[in-house]
Amino acid sequence: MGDIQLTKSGPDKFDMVEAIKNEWIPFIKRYEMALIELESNFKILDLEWNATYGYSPIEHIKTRLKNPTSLIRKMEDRNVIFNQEEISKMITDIAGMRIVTGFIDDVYMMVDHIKQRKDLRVVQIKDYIENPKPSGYRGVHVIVESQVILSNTVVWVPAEIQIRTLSMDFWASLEHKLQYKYKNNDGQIPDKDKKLLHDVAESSFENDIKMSKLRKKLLASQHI
Ligand code: 0O2
Repeated sequence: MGDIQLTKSGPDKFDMVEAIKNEWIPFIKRYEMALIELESNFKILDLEWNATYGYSPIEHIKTRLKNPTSLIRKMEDRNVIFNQEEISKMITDIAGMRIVTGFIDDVYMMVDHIKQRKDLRVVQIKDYIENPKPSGYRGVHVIVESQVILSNTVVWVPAEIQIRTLSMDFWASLEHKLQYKYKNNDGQIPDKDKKLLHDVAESSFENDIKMSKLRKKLLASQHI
């Protein structure tokens, strides 16, 4: 299948989903390999930090491969043509890993760790804690290229690492579920409910701040 411009509906879309599922297996597999590598590397870190310091910033890790329908939707939104090279340049979250931490400081500690890893190249950092999305969403997204060692070559595969606290994750996970339910009903969440969701995001963040302050206070008192 060559480079084709996407149409909003019709058989093209179906053909593209089928092509991704069948002809594009080697292309998609690279992203799956990157996710295996990433998940395993960060689980090793979690073990190491717990064993060495009795503390790890990582609460849990989740990975997901973008499904063909969601990939095509993003291509449409961004006017990306149906071409593997274009897609790998323009859509950086086909492979996605989420690291959930306890405290806000832990998020930035993970970012610093990612920056100095030899098997990751940082492409972009989006700080939605400093600059939350209008919905209230918070987290830091690090767009990377992740090294994957194959039998005869080494490849660098784009991936998005989302890092957020338990509190940010609580909000984002439930908000995502509510948005999804509404999409099923072919509707938009009413403004007053969006405002409520935004308020919940803000109060979740206030709890993050309170817990961070408490941690700092308790750590400081230990050193006196
Ligand atoms: P899924 O199912 O999580 O993969 P841009 O804003 O255009 O610069 P882009 O590509 O939209 O960048 O990506 P961005 O902002 O780095 O991250 C988008 C992802 O962040 C989403 O992925 C969500 O995972 C998360 N996200 C962003 N905003 C919200 C929000 O308001 N609510 C929730 N629950 N999650 C959010 P996908 O692809 O939408 O979905």
